[in-house]
Amino acid sequence: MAMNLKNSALLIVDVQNDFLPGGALAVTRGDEVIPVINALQEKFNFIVATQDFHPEDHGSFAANHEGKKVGDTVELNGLSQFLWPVHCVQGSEGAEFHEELNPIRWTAIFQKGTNPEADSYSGFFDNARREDTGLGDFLQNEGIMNVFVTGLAQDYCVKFTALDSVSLGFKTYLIMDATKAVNVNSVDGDKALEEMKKAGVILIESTAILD
Ligand code: VGL
Ligand code: ZN
Repeated sequence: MAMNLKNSALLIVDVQNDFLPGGALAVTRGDEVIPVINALQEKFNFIVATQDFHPEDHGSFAANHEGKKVGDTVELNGLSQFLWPVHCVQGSEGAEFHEELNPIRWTAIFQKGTNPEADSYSGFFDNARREDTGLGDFLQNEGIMNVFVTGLAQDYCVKFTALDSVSLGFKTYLIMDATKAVNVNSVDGDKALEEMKKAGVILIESTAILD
């Protein structure tokens, strides 16, 4: 039985070239989420995307810390920061949404990670919760009560976006087959699912909406 999607938003997290096979921070088989997300888009009147959008001098890039390499950790503005390869640089091809992802009915795009001194995995707040992207107020003002989260990567931006969504009071669903983990450690994706479930995120498959 199809779900009632009144007051519901589909949230598409970071489906950008750099997170897809061939990209700078590729999620293995990340491209498999695209047809699922495109099918889901047909069912929602309200769709929002997030875009990881870093300046070249961003503090999450290993290349910007002398003597450090990808996978090392540094302190960035008082927080522990895992270091990534250069990715999703503003104006680069890698920061663009995948060309097969259909954007025609998107209501808004929220960009994050634009401050060189702060990383932002969540689409709602930076990692220290010092800055707000405006996404939470935007959804609230539109009368959205239910948020359905999809995209990349399940163990980073998707997880933190879903956790923040719950904390802001939205009934939050994770559509499991519309997301994939980067799995820096092989168990990260499964751990992320557990963490989300514990926090109150409802885990579903796309068939719950599409069938
Ligand atoms: C992401 C690592 C760094 C993500 C973004 O979109 O999951 N992961 N920046
Ligand atoms: Zn990033």
